[in-house]
Amino acid sequence: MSSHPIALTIAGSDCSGGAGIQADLKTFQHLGVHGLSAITSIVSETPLIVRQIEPVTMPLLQDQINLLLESYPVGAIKTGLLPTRATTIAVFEILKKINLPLVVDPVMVASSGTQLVDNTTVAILTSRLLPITTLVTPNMAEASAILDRPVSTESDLESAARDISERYQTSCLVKGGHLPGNGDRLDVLWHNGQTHHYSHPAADLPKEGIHGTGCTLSAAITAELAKGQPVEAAVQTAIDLVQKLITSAHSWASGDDAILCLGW
Ligand code: PXL
Repeated sequence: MSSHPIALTIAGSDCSGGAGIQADLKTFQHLGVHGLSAITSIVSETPLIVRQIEPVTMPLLQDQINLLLESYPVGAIKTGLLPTRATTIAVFEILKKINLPLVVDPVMVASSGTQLVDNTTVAILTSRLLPITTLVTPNMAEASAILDRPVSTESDLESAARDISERYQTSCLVKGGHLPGNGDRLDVLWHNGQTHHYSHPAADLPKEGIHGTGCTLSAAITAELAKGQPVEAAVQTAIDLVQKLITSAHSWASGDDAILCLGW
């Protein structure tokens, strides 16, 4: 019997299966890591619409995390949707006592454009969770909310990654996937005082984009950290995986729209 690396995701359930806990578990499995999940909230949604978000009770959320951490040799943890201040504080109160690689995907807006968390929750996430984080993975809009200044051009990526990294004493990957134009896309990692640039082709997708890329990327990084990979290599593996899954995306007609999801 072999011992297997383990990763824990603390995130929301996406009933449509493309993002959230569902994306994280698929990603862990694909990368050969046993996945544990503590559900923060249940989201009734598709890639096109978010209809309801219901947080679980704080005792139930904390009990899931505590039970899993007591029972398994967890190698790395990620957080996804932390929908309220109370959820964010409840998760922080446990994770501050744990010394494991922690990846924070600062989920703020769904691919449908719906705001998933309010501003006070973002403030708690930055002031409490980021200082105990190994790596935070904002897109440009999230980096802008964290820094409270525009992050809108390719030349803003590196300064944003550096400033978040220095302000919160964490590594930071700012994802440039939402930049306009047809050229290559850039993601910039600031790690241990050094910058790393990851360039990849722009995805040829409709403007609605694709659901679950951010969750999948941060889950893949977490899986690689659980295996003991260094941050720079974990980020490269994760970017390559997401690129491959975007290239093979699935699409279905849904009314007058198209629903897109990563090509597992
Ligand atoms: O993609 C961000 C995200 C994260 N987590 C959950 C979600 C979404 C977006 O829809 O539903 C649960």
